[in-house]
Amino acid sequence: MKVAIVGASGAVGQEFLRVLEERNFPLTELVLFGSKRSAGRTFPYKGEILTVKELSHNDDFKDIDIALTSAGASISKEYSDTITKYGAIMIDNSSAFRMDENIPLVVPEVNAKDAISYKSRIIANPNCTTIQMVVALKPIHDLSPIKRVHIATYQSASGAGASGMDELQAQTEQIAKGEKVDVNAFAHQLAMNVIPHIDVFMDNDYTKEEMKMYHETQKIMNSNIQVSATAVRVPVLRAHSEAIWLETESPLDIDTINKAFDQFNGVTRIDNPSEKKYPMPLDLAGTDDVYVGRIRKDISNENGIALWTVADQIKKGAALNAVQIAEYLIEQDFFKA
Ligand code: 2RA
Repeated sequence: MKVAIVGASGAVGQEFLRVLEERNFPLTELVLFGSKRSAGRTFPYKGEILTVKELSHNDDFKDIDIALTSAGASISKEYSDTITKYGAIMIDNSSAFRMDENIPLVVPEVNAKDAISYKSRIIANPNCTTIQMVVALKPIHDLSPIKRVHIATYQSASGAGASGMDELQAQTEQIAKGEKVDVNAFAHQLAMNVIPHIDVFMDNDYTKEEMKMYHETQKIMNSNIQVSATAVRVPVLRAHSEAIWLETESPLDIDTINKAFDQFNGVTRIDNPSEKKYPMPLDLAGTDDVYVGRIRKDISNENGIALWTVADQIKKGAALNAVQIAEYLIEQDFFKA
């Protein structure tokens, strides 16, 4: 199994390397690709030193079985044919193909079985906030279909990649030293602040980030589920948090929901508020699961449930989800087809 990483020097590209090694992914060779600027950089993998090759339109992907791509939507669109023309499966973390009706948008725990088919050599990885949300919604949706979701996200600086995390750390130090605060990666100072603005505003006054949760969730859940989101950047380095209010077709009791969470692969419940135990990003950066807590009946709606989730944006929100899709393809003997 020959695997390629496209965008190897980026935050998600680096996480691909860590996750592949951590999970002992069954690859025989790993090839790294990047921009002209990152070509020549070297990264360790399982005791070897791998060198980034410049991505170009040539036969480099001839023997590749799986390409994990996270280099931005324009690169994914430009290189998808070059990557897949010899048969490689492209698991793409960009937004390029997510809403293409011919391309599956996959969170393995939620819809791999129904969504993945032999028709497409491209599989799209959802936006990090969508992945985290649908993993938490799925166990409840299986008990009683979810009609409506309201969600407020608390998105860490890692969503803007390494530069976002570096800027938050720099701003925190600048404030501590009483120095002028540099503002580049975000619209405003992030340290000691929250910014209700991620990506561009659309005509309906929602941001593109918020509308991703609306559209992607309907495609993944294969339902007309209504989602209204407010996406907020918060001064946290890694791991996104989400406050979710949902309405199901019929009322559900909390014990039944907790049992469903506890039996669902990919969800871990941390929910003992009297002991001050609930998911927090500081505790959960670098972990695999979607963590749920503050689970309670919504006092404003007899069919409503309120809950809180935390997941690592770069891991489960991007790199791990893509690698889990690759693992699913191998389990399903996809490459023997
Ligand atoms: C963010 N979801 O958090 C976007 C991209 N990862 O900035």
